[in-house]
Amino acid sequence: MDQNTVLYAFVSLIVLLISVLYAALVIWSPQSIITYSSEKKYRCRRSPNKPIPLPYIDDPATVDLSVIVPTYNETERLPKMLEPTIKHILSLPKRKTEILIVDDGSADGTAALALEYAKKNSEIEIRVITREKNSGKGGAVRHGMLHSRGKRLLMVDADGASRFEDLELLWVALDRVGGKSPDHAAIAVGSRAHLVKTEAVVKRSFVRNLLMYGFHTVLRVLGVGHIRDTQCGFKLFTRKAAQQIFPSQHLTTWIFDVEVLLLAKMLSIPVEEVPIEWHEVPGSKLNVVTDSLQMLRDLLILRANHLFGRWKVSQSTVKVVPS
Ligand SMILES: Nc1nc2c(ncn2[C@@H]2O[C@H](COP(=O)(O)OP(=O)(O)O)[C@@H](O)[C@H]2O)c(=O)[nH]1
Ligand SMILES: *[C@@H]1O[C@H](CO)[C@@H](O)[C@H](O)[C@H]1NC(C)=O
Ligand SMILES: [Mg+2]
Repeated sequence: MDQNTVLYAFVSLIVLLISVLYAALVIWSPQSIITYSSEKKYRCRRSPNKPIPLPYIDDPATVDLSVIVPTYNETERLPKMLEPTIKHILSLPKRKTEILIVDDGSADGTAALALEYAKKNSEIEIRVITREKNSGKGGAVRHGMLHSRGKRLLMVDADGASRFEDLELLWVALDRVGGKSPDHAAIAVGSRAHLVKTEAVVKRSFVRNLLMYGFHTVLRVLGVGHIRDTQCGFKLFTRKAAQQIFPSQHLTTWIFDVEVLLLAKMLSIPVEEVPIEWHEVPGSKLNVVTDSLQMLRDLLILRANHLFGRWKVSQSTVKVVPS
């Protein structure tokens, strides 16, 4: 065989390999996120039966803070989370706050329970959004972010694993990175990194801790190694940051936090990490084995889509929806 033939075969093989990888990527990547028209409406105390249209993130802010709570089968844990949350919000009456409970197609009556809380509390607007199908935590958080009214937007887990009062730590951290000016994009994220050497984490199973170290290694390769705790369910965004990030989010699974932080990095949005309190709450829906595999798959999909330029951030993705 002459040299040219070898070279030709080699190049063909590479081209074939890349084509196969690309085809696999197209097949494995999540479909674009569908929003049903019923999901663009909410129920609340004033209108518990007739849903009202929601605003969009590009509309101007009309409250100071939106608290976004994704829920799936949370009748057990939600009350324990909502009570201290409402108490804290009422202790700061000058800050106009709304709570958005984004129920992700629960089958246990979570939405009805949330609506009961909405009816009981006249001082805070509690909005209940019902998703038609379960789409994963990432899908629910994204949906809430895109349909909130706040100058600042907080995502928080429904299980009460974080102490809601720690919001104030995130609040001042966001001020520090420039979030005070209304047109500034900035993020403050809760972090449990300081707990790693303490009981709360050491008590967790060996498998879970091993997975944690593996996960951190993958994150470093991905380019978000600078964030010590990407997965904490307590993150505060300025409206500007939410406008720039969430329309470009593709992943709706557990790993969406990593995509959000990667998008922030690509958009040069500052991220401040703030140590917060945390306690494991029983009843987690995370399955260590299957969800870890799913996370790894989604991280590869995320990286590959950015490499091939299929997923990118651009200002034009921030679509303006006429009201
Ligand atoms: N919308 C939505 N939220 C979910 C889903 N699974 C879990 N969550 C929410 O994600 C948050 C954290 O869930 P949890 O099961 O405690 O996971 P962990 O804290 O990571 O172990 C809670 O607010 C859950 O209700 C889901 O499929 N859809
Ligand atoms: C949610 O609840 C429904 C009905 O109780 C059940 O069929 C489903 O498996 C539950 N899902 C999870 C993840 O717990
Ligand atoms: Mg939890």
